[in-house]
Amino acid sequence: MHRIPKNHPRYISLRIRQRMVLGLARGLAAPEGLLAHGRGEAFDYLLGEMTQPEAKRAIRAAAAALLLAERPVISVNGNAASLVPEDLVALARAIPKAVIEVNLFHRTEGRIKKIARELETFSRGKVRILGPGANARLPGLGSQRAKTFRDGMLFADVVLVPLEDGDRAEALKRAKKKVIAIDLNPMSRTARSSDITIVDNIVRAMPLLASEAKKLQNASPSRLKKIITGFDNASNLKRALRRMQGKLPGSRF
Ligand code: PTJ
Repeated sequence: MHRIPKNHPRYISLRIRQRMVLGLARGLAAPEGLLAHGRGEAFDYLLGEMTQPEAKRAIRAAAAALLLAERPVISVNGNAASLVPEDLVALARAIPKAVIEVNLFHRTEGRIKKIARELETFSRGKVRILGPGANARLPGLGSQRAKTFRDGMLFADVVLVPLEDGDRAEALKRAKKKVIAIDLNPMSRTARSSDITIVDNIVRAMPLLASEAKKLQNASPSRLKKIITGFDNASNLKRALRRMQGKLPGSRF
């Protein structure tokens, strides 16, 4: 892999890109994943490539919702597996009832197996990982994303969908689940239809979410509920969007 000089002004962003390229080479990511990542980069640029207060608030609410859930599921696609496999497992370990489900838009059984194997290298049997062998369908979805598990997303009450396409987020909402999204685009259907949207790069958000979950692990249910009820997704999204607009030349914000 091409060496990027440490003093390059875009060092971090270029290193993250390399993780995606490597993910593609290793058969974890879909080629389309690179394009999706590029779209994310543009929004991240407007965020100042930093976790902003709106994201921190959403991360706290997300950790509380996952800890309160009866059947929480962490959905993993090719981009998430390429960028943050270890943090996904760390998050699942911090949420005692959590299950990881590999769920792909550009689904191939080969990629499902590779992603599950990649996650297993970090989990070493400590986390339940649903990979191949889907045995259910999520209603109202035409895409391959509908393929799921009865003890995974089908009967989940809270689902974390990092880096999502809007169709599934909407289908999950119709199925009355609480949806938590990580999406750099505050205007996406995913961002707008989710209950808790973390507008941040998954690379920064996922480790923060795992450590917040660890911190709140022993919090009482009433404290967790209070954190969730104190969070307003629509106004948080508005603030995130205004922050991005403020970066544009000639902005009134
Ligand atoms: O692995 P698969 O087959 O499930 O496919 C995964 C992709 C990502 C290709 C698929 O879900 C897809 O096409 O997604 P979309 O519809 O392009 O949406 C991706 C969203 O994630 C966009 O709103 C991007 O702005 C956002 N995004 C991209 N990179 C990041 C991101 N959000 C957070 N962190 C990122 N690093």
